Parts: sequence; structure tokens; C-alpha cells
Amino acid sequence: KESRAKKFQRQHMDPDGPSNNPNYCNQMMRRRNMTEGRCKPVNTFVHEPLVDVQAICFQGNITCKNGQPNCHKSSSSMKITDCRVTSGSKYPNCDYRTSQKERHIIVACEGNPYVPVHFDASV
Ligand code: PAX
Repeated sequence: KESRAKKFQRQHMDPDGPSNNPNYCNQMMRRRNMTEGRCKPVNTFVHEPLVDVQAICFQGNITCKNGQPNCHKSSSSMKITDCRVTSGSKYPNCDYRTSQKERHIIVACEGNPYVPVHFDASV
């Protein structure tokens, strides 16, 4: 079974991006299997090296949106792409708006090694 750490990498890591392609989210959300069973409504891809994203687990500790204490905010801003399903999107034809940003990101970390397992927000 896919570990939570690997699932985070599949859903959120794209170190070689970003691309200027307006179809980035339509292609990536499908390629990374987030359009099976439903269109995942919101998903962020991070365009930074995996080691730099893993290092966030040892940066500023904050409370997560769900009240758990295991969230961490990146000390640097990071290149990200937000994918948000459009209002007219109808499963199985998942249609996304692609927005490139530079933000601090907040991830939840777990385990030993202590690594990212959930994307909480960008600020
Ligand atoms: P997830 O299912 O929320 O979390 P995601 O981050 O890709 O997936 P499994 O075994 O898979 O159920 N985990 C936690 N989740 C939340 N909070 C804490 N503290 C926590 N600690 C551990 C993946 C796994 O992490 C576990 C959790 O139990 C899961 O284990 O966002 C919904 C999705 O949208 C993404 C982030 C979420 O997907 P929501 O409702 O929390 O806002 N998303 C959201 C995003 O990619 N970008 C964004 O800007 C926003 C707002």
C-alpha cells in the first residue's frame, strides 16, 4: 500500500515545474490520479526540491486547521501551483484553473523519519 509520505509526494511534489501551460492542472491532476472517483476540488503542487520541502518539518511549528499540533510553516516562500476545480467542471471531465504563486506553505508531518503527509495551506 502507498505510504502517507509517498502519497504526499504523488499529490504535492513537482520539483521540475512550474510550467506556463494553462493546462498544467488538467494534465497533472489526471496524471497523479486525483481525478478517479471524483475530481479532487483543490490541490497544490510545490516546485522546490524534495529535501527543501521535507526540511519544513523542522521549521516553525504551528497548529493545523484541524486543531492538531503537527503543522509547520516554511521559513522561505516557495514556488507553487494551485489547482482549483472550475464551477462548470463535471466528473469524469475534471476541469481545473491553474494559478502559479510564491507563498509560504504549511504542511503536517508525521512518523519516523518525520516527513510531510498533508498540505494544510499556503500563506
Ligand atoms: P489529506 O487526506 O488531507 O491528508 P491532502 O493534504 O493531499 O490529503 P490518510 O491516511 O491519507 O487519510 N494527517 C493530517 N491531515 C490533516 N491535518 C493534520 N494535522 C494531519 N496529520 C496527518 C493526508 C494524510 O495526512 C494525515 C491525514 O489523516 C491523511 O491520512 O484539504 C483537503 C485536501 O486539499 C488539499 C489538502 C488536502 O489533501 P483541507 O480540507 O484540509 O483544507 N489542499 C488544500 C491543497 O493541496 N492546497 C490547499 O491550498 C488547500 C487549502
